[in-house]
Amino acid sequence: GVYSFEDSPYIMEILTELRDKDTDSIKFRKGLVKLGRYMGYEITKTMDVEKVKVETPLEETEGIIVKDRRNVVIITVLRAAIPFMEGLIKVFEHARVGIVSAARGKPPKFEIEMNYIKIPQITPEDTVIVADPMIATGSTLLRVLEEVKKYGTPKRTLVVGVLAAPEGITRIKEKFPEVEIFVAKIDRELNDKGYILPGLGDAGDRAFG
Ligand code: U5P
Repeated sequence: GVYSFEDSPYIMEILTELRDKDTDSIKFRKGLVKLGRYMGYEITKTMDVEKVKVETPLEETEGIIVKDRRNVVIITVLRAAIPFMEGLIKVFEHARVGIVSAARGKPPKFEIEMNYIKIPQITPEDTVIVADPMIATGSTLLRVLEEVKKYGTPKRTLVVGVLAAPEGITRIKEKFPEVEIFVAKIDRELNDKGYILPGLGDAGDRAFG
């Protein structure tokens, strides 16, 4: 499935701030952290829960735990995903974290160079969340997903981003039909330089200068 959060006013307000060319890097980073937190919260609604008994100071009652929240591996794609991951971790505080670098080459091939890869072992109980704010051509994520596969087979693999272009989503779905994609919004198209339109520009540059 492909899910967007266009019906969530607060998420859309944060996105609006991120798009604004006058938003500076301090606000941009804070916006990414917030989006990570609130999108993470939305994602917990798709997770398995378990009924538990809980004792209040007065009596015993029924409660739940979100079981899957405890078995999360976040894969952070440098560098724009750093503040985004920080937000996700506020919801998935048990998460193990993998870090990968992926630099996109020049058009038209956009070949991906991965110079740094550090990924923890993935188990069948895990939900893997690949965090990359911008899903443009999808080349970065295809390379990253190929790599992540080598570390084990999880219960679910989610790609979580801020914006996606339809082209990128189609390419990921073709190669990895089992992967679920969560983005704040699906934008219109890519320009010939591989930027998402209307987009928000280069997320790494906007966050880190
Ligand atoms: N990217 C942006 N803004 C865009 C398009 C791409 O920042 O409008 C960057 C992101 O940092 C992302 C990568 O990691 O390019 C994704 O490109 P792609 O491999 O999906 O084309």
